[in-house]
Amino acid sequence: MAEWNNSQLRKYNIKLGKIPVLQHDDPKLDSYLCNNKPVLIKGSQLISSALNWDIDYLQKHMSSICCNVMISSNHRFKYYDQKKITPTLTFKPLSRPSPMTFSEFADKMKKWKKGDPRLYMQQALNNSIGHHIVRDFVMFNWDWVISKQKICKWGPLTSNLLLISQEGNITPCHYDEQQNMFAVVRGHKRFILFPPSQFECLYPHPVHHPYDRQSQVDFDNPDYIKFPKFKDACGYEVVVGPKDVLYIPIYWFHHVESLMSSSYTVSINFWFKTGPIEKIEYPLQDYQKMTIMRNVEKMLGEALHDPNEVGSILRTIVVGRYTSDEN
Ligand code: QVN
Ligand code: ZN
Repeated sequence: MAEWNNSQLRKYNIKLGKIPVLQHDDPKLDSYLCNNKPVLIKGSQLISSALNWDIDYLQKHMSSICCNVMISSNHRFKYYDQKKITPTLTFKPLSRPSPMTFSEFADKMKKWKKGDPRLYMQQALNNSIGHHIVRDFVMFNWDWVISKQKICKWGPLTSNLLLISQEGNITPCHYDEQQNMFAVVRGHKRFILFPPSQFECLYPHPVHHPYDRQSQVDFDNPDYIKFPKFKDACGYEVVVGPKDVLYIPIYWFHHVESLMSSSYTVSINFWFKTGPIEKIEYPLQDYQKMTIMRNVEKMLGEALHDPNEVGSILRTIVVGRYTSDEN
């Protein structure tokens, strides 16, 4: 089965619109990219030299490479920052890193049966990955993606992650601090995106928490008592298939699911830093306000020498002073 249908999409109680789809040479594309608006791009040939990257091919050419494999007891792979785990925190991640060679990973994928812990491989593409893979990598359509980087005045490319995910795996809703060109090689991934202006509806964990940048809301089972504004969340969805590239703007929340069009998906992301600010114009854009909010949280944690005091000092500043709708 190389196609997907609507019945494979998980059902959520969220209002959803559609992400626009444009050809790579559509004159309107640059205005989407430069204005931080998500768009699905067809025909760019960005990763056409990697379209033969299935598990057998990769096993042949990177068998001894040590890979980052996450193992999860359920279908959700919620990323966490190891450096933010402190002894005082009671933190029990549901997925754990389990480094192994690509060969070991490929064997586990082939032997996997329903009920086994699920697997998700995330490996940076660099020059240690074997010359066949490097040869395909240098043949990516760098001209196209670099021209977009220039036009949008993005900063340097920081990494390409090779992602191999089992069907039904989910990356829960989170945002990143980089611009992302996300390319699918095999299978289909469904994305739900939310603009940074929906911060209040999505309740990301505090900056000092290991789950920084991740929504606290479990989309499968939302706690509307704790997170009432999640009812107002309104996302945009798209299914990304082989050869497609999805532009995920910086600070846009995204939820990702691997569909059942094949037993696993292969994708490659392109993360870019934002460029230097040339001239600040007011009112600030939503993503610039996100940076300010993050910095205020970080600054208070540092000044107080205790991230646990950040919430109470923010409440003292706000409650009864900035909480009335009349002033
Ligand atoms: C998750 C670093 C995505 C794609 C997403 C997960 C990638 C793995 C992105 C998916 C990952 C968290 C931190 C890496 O979110 O930004 O490319 O399932 O495709
Ligand atoms: Zn992401």
